Amino acid sequence: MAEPERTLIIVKPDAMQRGLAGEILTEFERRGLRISALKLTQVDRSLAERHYGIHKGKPFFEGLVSFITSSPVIVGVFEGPDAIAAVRQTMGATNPTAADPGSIRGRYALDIGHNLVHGSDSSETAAFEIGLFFQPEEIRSYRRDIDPWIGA
Ligand code: D4T
Repeated sequence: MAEPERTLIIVKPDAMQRGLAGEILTEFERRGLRISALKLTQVDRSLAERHYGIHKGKPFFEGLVSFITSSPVIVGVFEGPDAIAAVRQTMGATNPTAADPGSIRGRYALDIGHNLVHGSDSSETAAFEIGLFFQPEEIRSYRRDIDPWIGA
């Protein structure tokens, strides 16, 4: 059985402005992942710089920070077997024109700078990013009756 994991997702400003938030959350939920935390928030510059610290100095960094701070976003923690890989597969490749056509980015996006959604890329990153956006008491541990039917 796959390891239970938690991962951070962000419904980015372009998805919020395009009215795709429900669609994106539904994709992860229908995949079988369980919502452990969810909130609407506005990312400020300091949080954006911490979240995207790995990209500091890259040519797209400034654009990335101004983009992620440009509109409220929805941040969430999803939990389930191999949740990190499952979310990234459901999102599709970073560059939407290279993304699987069945993925969120493959269906709804065209531009790498407007790729709708973020998901943590490793267990270390997930732990770091969850800590950036959520206090421990905001994250709920619970079971659903359907969990055994999705291997959770
Ligand atoms: P995020 O972090 O937003 O989920 O994206 P990925 O994990 O899929 O991709 P990433 O960290 O490599 O890139 C972060 C963010 O920067 C944008 N970006 C990236 C960009 O505008 N131009 C680029 O050349 C790259 C590599 C898109 C996602």
